Amino acid sequence: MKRLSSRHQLIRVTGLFVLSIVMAAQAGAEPEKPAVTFIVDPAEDTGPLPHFWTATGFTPPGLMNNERMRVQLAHLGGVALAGVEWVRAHDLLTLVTVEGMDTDPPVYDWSGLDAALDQMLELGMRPFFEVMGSPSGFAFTDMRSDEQAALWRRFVSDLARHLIDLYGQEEVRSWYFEVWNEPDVTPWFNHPWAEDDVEGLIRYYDATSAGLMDADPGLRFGGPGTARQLSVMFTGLMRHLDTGTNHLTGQSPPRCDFISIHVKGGPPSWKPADPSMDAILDGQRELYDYLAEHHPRLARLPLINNECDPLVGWSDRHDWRGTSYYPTFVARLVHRQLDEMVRGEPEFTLMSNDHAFLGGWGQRSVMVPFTAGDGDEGTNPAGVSMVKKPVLEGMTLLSLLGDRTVSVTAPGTEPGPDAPVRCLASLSPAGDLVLMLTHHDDNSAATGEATVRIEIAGGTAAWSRLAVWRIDPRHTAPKPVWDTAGQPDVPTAEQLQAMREAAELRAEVSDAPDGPITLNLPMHGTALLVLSEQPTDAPPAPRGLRARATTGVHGDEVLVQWNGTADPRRLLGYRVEALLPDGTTRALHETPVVSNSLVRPLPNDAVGIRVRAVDLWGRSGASASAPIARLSR
Ligand code: 8U8
Repeated sequence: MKRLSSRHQLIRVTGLFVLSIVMAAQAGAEPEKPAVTFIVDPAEDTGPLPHFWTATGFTPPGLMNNERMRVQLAHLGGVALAGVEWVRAHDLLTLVTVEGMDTDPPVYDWSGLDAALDQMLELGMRPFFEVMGSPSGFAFTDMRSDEQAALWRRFVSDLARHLIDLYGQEEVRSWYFEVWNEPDVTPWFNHPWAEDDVEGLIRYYDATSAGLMDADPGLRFGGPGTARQLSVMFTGLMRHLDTGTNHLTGQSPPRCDFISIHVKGGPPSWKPADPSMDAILDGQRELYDYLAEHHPRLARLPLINNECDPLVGWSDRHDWRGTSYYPTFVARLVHRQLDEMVRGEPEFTLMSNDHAFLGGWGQRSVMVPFTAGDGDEGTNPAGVSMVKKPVLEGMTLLSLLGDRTVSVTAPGTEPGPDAPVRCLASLSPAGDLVLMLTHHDDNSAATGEATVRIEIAGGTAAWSRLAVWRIDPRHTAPKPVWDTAGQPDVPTAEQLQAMREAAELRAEVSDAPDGPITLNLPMHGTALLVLSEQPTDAPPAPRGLRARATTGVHGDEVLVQWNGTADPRRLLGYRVEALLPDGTTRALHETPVVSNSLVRPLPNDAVGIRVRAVDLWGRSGASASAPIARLSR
């Protein structure tokens, strides 16, 4: 991994990249800033931009009954344009209870699982369904025994039939079903697990596959979601899937619709390692090359890295997880995955950040909980107030990218994939130009600021507005507010409100400039620029508005969710107000929100909630209103 001091960083920038050096206006007042020029040509289409990063995960699934998790998931589901669609939660099947698993017929209670799935779907998200966890802890002790494999097959087919009855065939066929999470490091059931028990894994895979296909051959199934690079579990299962025969069905080669892998940017640790983006990309490439060499048929299947986190160890604390470093890492990784994997040889279709755990600033979560009470994972009578972290807003920025990329050049130089500053240019379905700039170095201590100049070939006459959203040390930065307040365990109501306002993306809006666009981009920073055209009408009313009271640190709060109907690239954001008994309204927040969710203190006298969008031309759209229910715990 390359690790450069900020001084070396500057030398690398100037050496490789720079067209001109912008001198500080007052000599000696500021250090020299590197300047980077990008030329974007919207007329030169460079291919599709599938949104392949729209996934997250967490464990354990019982957390879905927890109030703070419900708030966090509502915000993930609330990322604009279904920016987080897939939720991969381990051990889902522990939510099922069963009597008589080995009698005929077993009696199931699916209600716990149904409630979890209902919640995901209601939020507009879908399960990336690991067929993992033992219902009622039934002792599957050896999948190599034909009787046990048959019992598991029957259970899985009953499960799949139940899901199809409940959610419909079309919906369930759109899901991903996967074997046990990380079978190379996690024992499955009470099976006498050993690191090299490839045969056990193969039997388990075959029984799961058979059960799913009994219910519906159209279901999508794959694996193995292994943790260790080229572990024998991975290579052994690949051999089976390429040339083996399903032990239960006789199907040869066995059914497999995708290959899932886990490649992260470094091991668990407190220190000294920063994440290594190269480690993720090199590790993925190594696994792909292995498949291409040994199992070319499997190399043509969709390849999914469904845990591509910067570092292993969700609960370890790293400062950068609460800052702009994390979203910038994710944004740059998306850019590199696009260049190096999505457009490369493998059919790389999905990557997931496993970042929907519940945790503090330094842990792998997308919100921070503040609680006045016991702080445990159960119900919390004292209440909890959640604040968005920059990485959540980073998912929103990514969701605003278009669906086609267009040409970007940096004249005089070919910026490498890990150049400090890069630009990804795209066109939205409505024809708006969406540019994503990242200023990144894996070294979390790197600092610096670049002057970025963007020239649009053909000019900007097609658009009327320029909006810029930024996540960097000074923008979309709630943690400094908490730091300045003395890092209180229990922030005051004012401190909470200030953190929440600071956490929001905030559009900087201007007329589309005639000439080049220039902006400063600090390390570590992501900026999204949208050149857009004014729609004929003001934004339509949002749909599906729901408002639910929750218990916050300082009394009731309200969690508001809606489905956006306007193109969020053309919005300042949404305004959310409480409806009061006398017919007046009270704003719940200051900064319009780009996402489709908000949590804020609930005024005592509120009788309902009203939400409307405001566009970049200052027009308020039609509003939607809803009464306030209570979020069940
Ligand atoms: C490499 C590795 C070794 C090991 O013994 O256990 C692991 C467990 C290893 C890698 C990942 C792992 O668990 C996954 O990673 C976790 C994490 O905290 O990074 C979680 O994100 C995942 O849910 C878990 O599947």
